[in-house]
Amino acid sequence: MSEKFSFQSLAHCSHTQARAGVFVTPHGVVETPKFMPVGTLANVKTLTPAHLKDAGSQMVLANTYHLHIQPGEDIVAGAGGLHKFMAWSGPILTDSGGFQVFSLSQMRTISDEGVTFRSPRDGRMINLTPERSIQIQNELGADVIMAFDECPPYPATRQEVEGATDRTYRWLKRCIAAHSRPDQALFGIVQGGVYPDLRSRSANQLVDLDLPGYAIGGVSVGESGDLIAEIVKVTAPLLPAHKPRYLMGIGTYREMAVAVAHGVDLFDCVIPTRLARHGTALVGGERWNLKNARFREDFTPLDESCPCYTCQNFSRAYVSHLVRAKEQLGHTLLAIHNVTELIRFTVRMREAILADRFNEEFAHWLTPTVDRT
Ligand code: PRF
Ligand code: ZN
Repeated sequence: MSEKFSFQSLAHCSHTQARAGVFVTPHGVVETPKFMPVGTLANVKTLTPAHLKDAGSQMVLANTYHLHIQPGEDIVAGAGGLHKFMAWSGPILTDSGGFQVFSLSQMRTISDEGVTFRSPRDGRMINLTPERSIQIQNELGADVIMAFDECPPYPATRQEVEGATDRTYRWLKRCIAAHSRPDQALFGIVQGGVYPDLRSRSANQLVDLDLPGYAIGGVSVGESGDLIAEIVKVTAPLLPAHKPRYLMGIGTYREMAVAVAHGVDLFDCVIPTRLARHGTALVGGERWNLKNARFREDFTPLDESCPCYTCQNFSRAYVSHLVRAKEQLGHTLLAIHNVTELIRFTVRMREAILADRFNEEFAHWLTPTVDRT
């Protein structure tokens, strides 16, 4: 790891693999475990950087696929890079575009060279290769950049998953060769689907390349929560203890708690902002639809114990009114609360680990009988 990056584990749970750590990047520190909000197009939908900071965000995501399509990495580089362009001075991570091409674009063709697809914006053909993805991410300028990978769907045959896993490894070596900025940390992504032997082959191959951090990809693509837990359980311990571990695309209470228990440090998910746009609040592990009649005359805050701007200033009745009237502010207030809530959940796990109370305090989320939210 270059001297601009470091990861230190401060405390370890005595019953599980959970750890509390500090990930240092050129734009600041990330105290782990930590949830990272997703800012696909260089903005976390409906929130300003000030909202994000108040919500406790330390690191935010952006997407290579979306920013390449619009406005283009040249514009972002012209602004002085993503931090300046979006006015977020803290750590940023960009995803490589691989996953987004597979999940969002039609008419794509995949070969060993890379992926070709039609731009949903203007219909032109776009070619993404490991080299192009890294070059774009170098221009965007995030602190952490992700390897260009192939995330197979679920279900998929073992043969399909094996092909994608081996290709992901070949692509990773090309990503490493193409990466040119020492102030950016390139994380590798473990694939392997639901096959433990492919997961372990992938993890071992990646670890040999001695990267500054590792992600577990290819999860939450349609499998059950129990299967996700199983994959994380077999994969996380194969990754080096002195490097950050990032579980991609996961942001539900139970899945984060289980993953933390297996030694995962970082999470991202569009859930808090997407739910907000649908008029849904995350409260105490439940999902509340603010259009529900019971909120119309409820003048209490969404969550009495929540320190967020929404809960400190507005009532359920007011948010319910805005959501019913389809006012943009309703979505913003819900996004502020939901992002704060998921970050607070990870901060509470961190504090519990530091006090060695994680196993007791989070037992509720670690047992498979609990309803999942
Ligand atoms: N790869 C990349 N990004 C991702 C994933 C992946 O496998 C996932 C899996 N759920 C989310 N985001 N590059
Ligand atoms: Zn709140």
